[in-house]
Amino acid sequence: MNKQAGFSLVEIMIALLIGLFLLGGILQMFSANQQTYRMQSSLARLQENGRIALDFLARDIRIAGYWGCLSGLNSVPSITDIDGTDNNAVAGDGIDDGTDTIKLKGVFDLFVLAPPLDCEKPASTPSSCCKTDPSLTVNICPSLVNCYRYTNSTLTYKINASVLQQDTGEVGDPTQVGDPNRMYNGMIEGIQDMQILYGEDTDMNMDCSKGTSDYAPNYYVTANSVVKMCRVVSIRISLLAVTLDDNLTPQPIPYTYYVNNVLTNNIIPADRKIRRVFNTTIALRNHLP
Ligand SMILES: [Ca+2]
Ligand SMILES: [Ca+2]
Ligand SMILES: [Ca+2]
Repeated sequence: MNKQAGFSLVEIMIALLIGLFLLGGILQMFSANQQTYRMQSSLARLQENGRIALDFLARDIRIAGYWGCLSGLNSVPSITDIDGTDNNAVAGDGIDDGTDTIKLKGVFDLFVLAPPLDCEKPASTPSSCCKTDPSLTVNICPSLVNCYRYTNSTLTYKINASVLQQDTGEVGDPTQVGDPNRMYNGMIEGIQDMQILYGEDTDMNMDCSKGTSDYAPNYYVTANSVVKMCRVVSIRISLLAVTLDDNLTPQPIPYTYYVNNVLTNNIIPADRKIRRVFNTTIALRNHLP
């Protein structure tokens, strides 16, 4: 019978060394896989955020200027149903500097309580339920007769700390009236910048009647260069979405976006996040025939 001689020290050392190499290889593969996974899932989130943000904006911009049964009342056409600011430059106002904002008016949430028969009467005899106040904030009807109830008639979209926010400014909510620290609806994270251009049809008359209008914008300009907001027939939105996670790549990734409203190439960020630009053009249905 053979005696078991065991391993020599040198043999054990070699075996350990080979084992160590194998283990190192496996660990490296694992860490590379994990980094790839982080990057892919961050990118997926970024795509998702950019698309959902555009979707929210597009839906509300399309409906701006819609007043339901109130459209027949004389008080309505005087309301500026769309407005905005360009390249915010006020420190500490809850809006990221350099970003644009857009303010929309219309009926965004409509609760039908009963058929709006009275609303179809001339403006001289409005229903007690049909509020003629141009601010048209919240209208609680005293009774369920021929009433619509309107809420959220003003929405402002803005960027605060890279979060797309929707400010409804609702009357009746003490957290949202005259309080600079009031709460806003945080909608989507990871939106670093929003740039908005307004397509104005200058063939329309200055009182926004049709004139020789072809309902095609003659130019796209920033909010403060629009001559008459009611002549705006379409809106271009550009969002710069950014991943929530940092250190996704070995080097900072340059990107192309607007700086002071000028499309600028090769902007090098201070972080190692990934950025993507989302663009869309939205027709303002209620400014079109
Ligand atoms: Ca701008
Ligand atoms: Ca600011
Ligand atoms: Ca035109």
